[in-house]
Amino acid sequence: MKRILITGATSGIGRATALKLAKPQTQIIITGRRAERLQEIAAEIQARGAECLTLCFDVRSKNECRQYLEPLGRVDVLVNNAGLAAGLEHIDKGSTADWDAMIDTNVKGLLYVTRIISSAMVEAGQGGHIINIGSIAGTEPYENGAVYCASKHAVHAISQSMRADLLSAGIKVGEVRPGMVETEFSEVRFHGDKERAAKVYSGITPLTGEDIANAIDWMLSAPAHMNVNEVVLMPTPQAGSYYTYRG
Ligand code: NDP
Ligand code: 8X3
Repeated sequence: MKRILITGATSGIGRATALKLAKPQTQIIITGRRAERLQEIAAEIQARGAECLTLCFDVRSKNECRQYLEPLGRVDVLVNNAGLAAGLEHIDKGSTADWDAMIDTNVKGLLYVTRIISSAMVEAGQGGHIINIGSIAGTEPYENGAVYCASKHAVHAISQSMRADLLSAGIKVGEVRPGMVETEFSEVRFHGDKERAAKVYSGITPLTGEDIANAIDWMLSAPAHMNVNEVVLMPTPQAGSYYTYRG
């Protein structure tokens, strides 16, 4: 039984990845803060022939991470996906509550989860695979995005360092760094303003959660002797944070 843990699977990229990887002989462990969503997605996962375990907790809480993740022991695969952008403001106007949410989730939450899961992988001595969801914002800072970009720069740095740290344990580490993906991401960034969120994707065909899930599936299917260190994916009309052709 292959065991795959995906954080932030109640929506978007995490949900699509959970469904893509849900196959017989697999246990999909999904996390998020919305209990009802977790139950709905669990039913879809089970309908695909996989087992499902739901863990409803907040990755910002070190204690909750310990409470829910330590009993799992070793998993084969961890997809560190839970994350968010909150706000889009110049540095002099940004909300410190938004900054805390991004740093606590995207950086500290990812670290808390990784500390527990990587340690169980190393201890079991059977290797493993960890995929972190970064962003093009992890190498390309943009106006109004200082703290989100900083958090994804951190994910980029952590991914590279942990790849080196875990080499001797035979644990693969990869990073997926997408550009625009239409999920609940922009709605969350704009604190529920759906109209403003929709404008982000106007005039282009953005990536979908399924596009990212397909890339993750491919990374996981690489032969034992090969690791996909990094995948950068953008919609065809996007060439970077500042370059989007909207026709
Ligand atoms: P969504 O908002 O659709 O999904 C985010 C997921 O993260 C949800 O399942 C949410 O679950 C979970 N999450 C957020 N905060 C917490 C928390 N404190 N504890 C536990 N789970 C949490 O966005 P995406 O699918 O787009 O985002 C997934 C990842 O992809 C993020 O790391 C994001 O930065 C990254 N990304 C997104 C891009 C995009 O354009 N959409 C581009 C590049 C990277 P719940 O609310 O139930 O807790
Ligand atoms: C999400 C993509 O360009 O909004 O990481 O930062 S972007």
